[in-house]
Amino acid sequence: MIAQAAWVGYAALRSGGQTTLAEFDLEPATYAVICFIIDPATGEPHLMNGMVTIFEVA
Ligand SMILES: [Cu+2]
Repeated sequence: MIAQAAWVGYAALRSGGQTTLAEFDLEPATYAVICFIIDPATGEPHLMNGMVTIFEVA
């Protein structure tokens, strides 16, 4: 199995308490949604605290 990754898109940052909706036209595949926002308390991106999810598009 060969692992490949390709950038698909992003959702712009908003102020705390606001919501951003993003729409993508995805081909069938496995995708990951990853948050790279840095937590100022730890200096680590949110993904290090589990803000990441994997999903399939059939
Ligand atoms: Cu986050």
